[in-house]
Amino acid sequence: MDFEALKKYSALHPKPARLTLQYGTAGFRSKAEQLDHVMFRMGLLAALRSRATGSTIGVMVTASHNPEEDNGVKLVDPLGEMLHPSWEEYATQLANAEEQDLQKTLTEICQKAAVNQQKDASVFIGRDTRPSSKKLSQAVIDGVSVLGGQYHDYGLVTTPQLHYVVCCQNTRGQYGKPTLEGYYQKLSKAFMELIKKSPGSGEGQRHLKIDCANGIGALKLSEMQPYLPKEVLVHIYNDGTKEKLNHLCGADFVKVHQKPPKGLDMKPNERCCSFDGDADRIVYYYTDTAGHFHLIDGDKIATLISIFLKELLAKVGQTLKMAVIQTAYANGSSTRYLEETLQVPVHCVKTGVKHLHHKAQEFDIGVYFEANGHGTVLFSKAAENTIRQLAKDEKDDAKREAAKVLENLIDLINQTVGDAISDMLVIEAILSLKGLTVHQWDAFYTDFPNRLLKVQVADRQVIDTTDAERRAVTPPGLQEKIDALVKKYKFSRAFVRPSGTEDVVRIYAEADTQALHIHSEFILNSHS
Ligand code: 16G
Ligand code: ZN
Repeated sequence: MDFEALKKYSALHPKPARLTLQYGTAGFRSKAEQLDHVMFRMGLLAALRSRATGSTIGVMVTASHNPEEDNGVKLVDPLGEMLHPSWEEYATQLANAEEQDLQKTLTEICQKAAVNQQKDASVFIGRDTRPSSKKLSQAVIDGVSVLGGQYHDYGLVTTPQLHYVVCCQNTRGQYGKPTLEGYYQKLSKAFMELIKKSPGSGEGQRHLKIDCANGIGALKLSEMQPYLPKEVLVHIYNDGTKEKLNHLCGADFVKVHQKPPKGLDMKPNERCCSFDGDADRIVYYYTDTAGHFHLIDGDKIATLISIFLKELLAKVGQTLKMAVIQTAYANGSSTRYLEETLQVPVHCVKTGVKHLHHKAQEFDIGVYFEANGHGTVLFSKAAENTIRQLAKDEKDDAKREAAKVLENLIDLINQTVGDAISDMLVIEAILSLKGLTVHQWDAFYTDFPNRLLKVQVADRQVIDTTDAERRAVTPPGLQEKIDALVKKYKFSRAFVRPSGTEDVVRIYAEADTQALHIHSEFILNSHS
């Protein structure tokens, strides 16, 4: 390590005094002006992580659905997964080290993580459309370079695109080409193969209105459009040319407020969807003829995909083990439907993509979605091989055809992380193949009315939870009070958890009717 150069460059990215930040659920998030030193240091860390793993590491500069003034950064591990938890701790240490301790902290990390400093380092960098992102990604580049690492700057990309290219690079092309063109080609080819088989194929065009949250999704969807078949017409709204990123639009806004985004004119029964600011989440919705708004969230997306997969698995006659992974926020009605009607096992894990992803890896086919619209499907290597083999060699026509559909689905899904573009194409393909309208999809089950609130408290860490965040163990007495309230209502559920991304406590409650809705504020107020 060239400590003189490190000192010189670090001085160009000084850490504001007394500022401490934590590598949280989605990496570092803060006001953009507080993040320059964090970016530089994450460049350093990515180079070390690359040396430790002997692989390319990704660094994505984005704050997803948060306001335009915010920014953030997260590291992507070799197979496109989230950074390993032990390194999250190093990230926090490095970001918070005072200037004079930087060298010492780096040396310590190298020792603890057994980093061979002679090895090459390679880092892929991407960023969203925030005005601050370009400069911040330059700080990442400075960090990688000062440690002698190689980098490739992909510039403007969606978060899932960066995960994808990292995975392609480290699997030596097995997952695809590590370029955006490779991504568009792989997805569009699989999509076209799939919809060729739909009953209505050739009978006119499918229309979909997409609110791109004034973010990167708009740019990348337009780039992809020439690759998509003429039968599918995506209409891009909130493309970022007029309004601010995530302002009154995007998947998070629509999910939280349960109302349409600004800037998208909806006609009754038209299929619409929203991406979030970095295009890793998607929710669908429509208004009915009476003007009522209907949200189709991550739970219903997981359900649609699960139904489709289950039917295909029955057709190919394979007993592959499939499960759905949810979090505490999943609507109780979706869990009941999946378990009781569809007979698919459901597992609940802690909030945050890494927890869902990890659990989903335990199954032949793991479908995971957060209610907020972040999700994907994972196929084990063995399951994928079986399916590809059947698609090629199976003698029985019906079985072989079903295996081919599964094979195309595998290629269309971004298995590295939830991906709004990929999920949208999966959903459109399934709706088209099954001949379902948005209304029919929505009617699979009816969501229990629910409410999600956030409350600021003096110290959110006094709340500790267990059972995938569904029960509070501290402060004493809190859970008993929640239980006492919940007991009074049918199919009711409520929980509180400290947020992993904001200084707030989140409160969720649901019950079978709106009238019986629990006043969740009361639960917390009685404890504050
Ligand atoms: C982050 C997570 C998201 C989770 C949300 C919860 C990733 C990539 N993103 O955005 O999955 O739903 O945090 O935030 O893991 P909260 O802890 O503030 O409720
Ligand atoms: Zn996002």
